[in-house]
Amino acid sequence: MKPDLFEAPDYYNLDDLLTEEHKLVRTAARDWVKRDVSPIIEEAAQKAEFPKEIIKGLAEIGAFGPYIPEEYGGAGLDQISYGLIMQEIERGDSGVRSTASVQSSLVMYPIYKFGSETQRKKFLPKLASGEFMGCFGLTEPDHGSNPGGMVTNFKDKGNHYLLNGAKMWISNAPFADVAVVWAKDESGRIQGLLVERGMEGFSTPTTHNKWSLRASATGELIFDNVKIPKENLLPNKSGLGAPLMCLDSARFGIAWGAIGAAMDCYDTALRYAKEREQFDKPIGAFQLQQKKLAEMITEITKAQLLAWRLGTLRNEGKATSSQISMAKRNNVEMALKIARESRQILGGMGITGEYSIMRHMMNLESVITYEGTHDIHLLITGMDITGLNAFK
Ligand code: TGC
Ligand code: FAD
Repeated sequence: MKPDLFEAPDYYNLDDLLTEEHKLVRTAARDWVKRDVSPIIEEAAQKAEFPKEIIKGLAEIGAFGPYIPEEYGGAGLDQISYGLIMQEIERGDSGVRSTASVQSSLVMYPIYKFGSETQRKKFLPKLASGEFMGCFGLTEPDHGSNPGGMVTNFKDKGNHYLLNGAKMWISNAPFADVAVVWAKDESGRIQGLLVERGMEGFSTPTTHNKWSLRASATGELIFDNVKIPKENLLPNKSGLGAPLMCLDSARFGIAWGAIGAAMDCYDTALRYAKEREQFDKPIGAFQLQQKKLAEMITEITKAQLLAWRLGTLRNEGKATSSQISMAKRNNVEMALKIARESRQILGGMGITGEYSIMRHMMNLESVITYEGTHDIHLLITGMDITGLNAFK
């Protein structure tokens, strides 16, 4: 793969809106991605292997629980810092950002928000340091966009719960030490359970043959009469609203992360267009290529503004789920379109692993589907503005 020469575009001087802390956090993440991710990520993706050696670095840049308080091992940062870290990591690879998103928003967040003090102390510091890795089981084979229909369930057996069912498409599952699993109790109410590796009847088979997020490990969670100690139930919230709150946090991170993938594609295409000559001129001198590049920087700038404003709203505790849906949907589609246009600017070279663009493009096909599909987020906006539910 080519050396990582990435330079981040900032067409509207958005750095002026960031604090010194934001910039420091971003620089640390950016430098780490250049040093430790870019040199190894293409090979990991080609081999379809999660590069476990980066776990320590992810923890060191604060990517595991950026906004979880320091007393639990988190970085104690604000939401914009969280977004910037996700942006920089996804600039390297969406699969690596997935690992960080899941660990932070889908595992540490529910334990912090809905867990007991004992659960927080037992799991959060180890998750923050990367000693423990986690995963989040909501999706089932027959219930993806409609998680409320889940059939995974547990029964109260007196001194423990008995868990049965299956989850699929679970990021980090193959190596996770702990799974935050959403299942129905005997009254049909959705609850969160902490399922630990080694519990009898619990297995995590790997999902193979993905053409997308190849550097992220995906798997199933199978529960065959798993005995769950009662202290592993998340006590402080039940109902579908609990996992949806986690998704709000992860979708916010994706809205930022997708900008990173888009910036990387744009930066690569811009450099290539200035260097590659055809008909005795750099291809960047042709109007058709300039149109592509000009539209890309316009869309990136709009996405950056959306993410920044959403970050300020989240810092104030005012961002609605629908606002988060709009940003996730817009920014991921923006990144996918930019990946496709950038790929064309590189001609045949664009399909090779010499450049990151094709990998970003394939990754973004998952990003536009997980954490709520493109259609689902549109319906969330539709319901918000009309008051009418078009899901059911
Ligand atoms: P609905 O009836 O609308 O809501 C059920 C209950 O939840 C409440 N609620 C929320 N609470 C907190 N935060 C939110 N964002 C909430 N949204 C809704 C709601 O008030 C209600 O509460 P109550 O007390 O009345 O019961 O639910 P619905 O069944 O109609 O579904 C709505 C819908 C379709 C929007 C939702 O289910 C949805 O978002 N579906 C998409 C599923 C999804 O995003 N799955 C993601 C799986 S995880 C993943 O993909 C990880 S990828 C990780 C990576 O690698 O990065
Ligand atoms: P379906 O829900 O079957 O949807 C199929 C199509 O129908 C989509 O186009 C959808 O938009 C459309 N559709 C569905 N309902 C409606 C409707 N009401 N109106 C109009 N159109 C509709 N899940 C987890 O729980 N944890 C994870 O860690 C996780 N990681 C993932 C990693 C990867 C690589 C992938 C691909 C998925 C992951 N997921 C995870 C699952 C992901 O969240 C689901 O794939 C996603 O929510 C969509 O569910 P589905 O694939 O079952 O599609």
